[in-house]
Amino acid sequence: MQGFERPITVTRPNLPSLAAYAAGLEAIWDTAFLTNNGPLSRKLERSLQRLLGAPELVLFNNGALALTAMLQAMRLQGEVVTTPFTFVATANSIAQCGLTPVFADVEPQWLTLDPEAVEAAIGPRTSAILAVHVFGNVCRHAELAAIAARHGIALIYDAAHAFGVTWAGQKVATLGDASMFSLHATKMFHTVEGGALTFHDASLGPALAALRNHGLEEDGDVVLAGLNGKMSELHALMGLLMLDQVEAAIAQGAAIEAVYRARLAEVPGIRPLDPAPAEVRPNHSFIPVLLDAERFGLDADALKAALLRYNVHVRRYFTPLVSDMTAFRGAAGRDTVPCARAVGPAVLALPTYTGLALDDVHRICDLIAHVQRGVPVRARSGPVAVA
Ligand code: T4K
Repeated sequence: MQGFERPITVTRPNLPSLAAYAAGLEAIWDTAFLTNNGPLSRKLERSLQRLLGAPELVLFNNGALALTAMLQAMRLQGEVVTTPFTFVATANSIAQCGLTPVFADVEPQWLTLDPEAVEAAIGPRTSAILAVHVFGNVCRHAELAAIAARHGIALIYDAAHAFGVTWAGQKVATLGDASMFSLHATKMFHTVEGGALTFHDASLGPALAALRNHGLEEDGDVVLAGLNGKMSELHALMGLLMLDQVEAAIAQGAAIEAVYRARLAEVPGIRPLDPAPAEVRPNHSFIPVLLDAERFGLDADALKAALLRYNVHVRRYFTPLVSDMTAFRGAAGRDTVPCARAVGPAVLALPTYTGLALDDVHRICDLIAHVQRGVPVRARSGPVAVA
């Protein structure tokens, strides 16, 4: 079978028209106001607050620093229970604050934290749960909120993947004490690099504003050692021009997902994660699939390599588990995450982005089926493991 002439990457940023961005740059040139909480970043902050339905919102120059600043502003101590199945930035933010991550297992259906495992991981030193709406799958919020309330600890969401998602009629930014949204170029809404914190407790606002500006308070004092988390005007301009693309991006993501679901149902040993439950409006920004290596005939690495030969670049989000990375190997919970350990290696993220034509999605599925058919039958025998 013919491969693609140009690379089909796992994602590809949406962009505004170059003319619109150039016009915005001209306005920036006129004022020469480039950064330090300028008018465009303030405008974007207000727009995002409305769009995300956030009680409070503070913008940062990336999601990782935003999350770190939130943990700092909340003055957490001791241990934070989190998931091993995530991008490493989640655990990095905990470690950067001098806190200790404790890994709890995920549940197989959504790959989000299993509330029972969270409960078991909580000890006398636990000050927060940091849960991830991984791939935009909303965590079991009611259970996690009840656990956090019972133990008197904070519930923070890494919502890096969940821009535009709603749960039980509520926008996801309203869940828990605080949420972080990554606005990185690879996300469905982006500012090239960027991050947004949403939260309920308005008294955190001044601390967060100080933290993103080196910790400097209005009187020039520094109470919490800060960082440089300011969003530039050039980045804010990108965000302002991307706001009206969100709904179209979600709609195209849904159309792409529908093709993958229909077509992969014909291929043995590979299936997308279950569709979101009825109470969730997903953003369709990832296509995670579970691979049953025995039935498909290849494991995730081998399928990734096979597709690469056709210029299709899939990713093993998120392998290895964070708890197996050298920096986190000493953390508690590494040996009590059996579901993450069993399912994680079977997950592949397939290409999806607004500019991906449905015909190309069909062709990717054709290629997956072609690769599967090409595996010698002998290699396919054995028990069904995951899919
Ligand atoms: N928490 C979670 C759960 C996260 O997933 C992330 C970030 C964070 C926290 C931290 O948020 P940020 O601090 O990043 O705001 C990417 C992103 O860099 C990262 O933002 C994202 N998660 C993670 C899941 O994915 P890589 O190493 O996979 O990116 P990269 O460069 O390989 O890009 C993926 C594909 O996208 C490439 O094959 C090509 C395409 N691409 C990428 C870029 C950057 C483009 O076409 N154009 C581009 O400009 O980490």
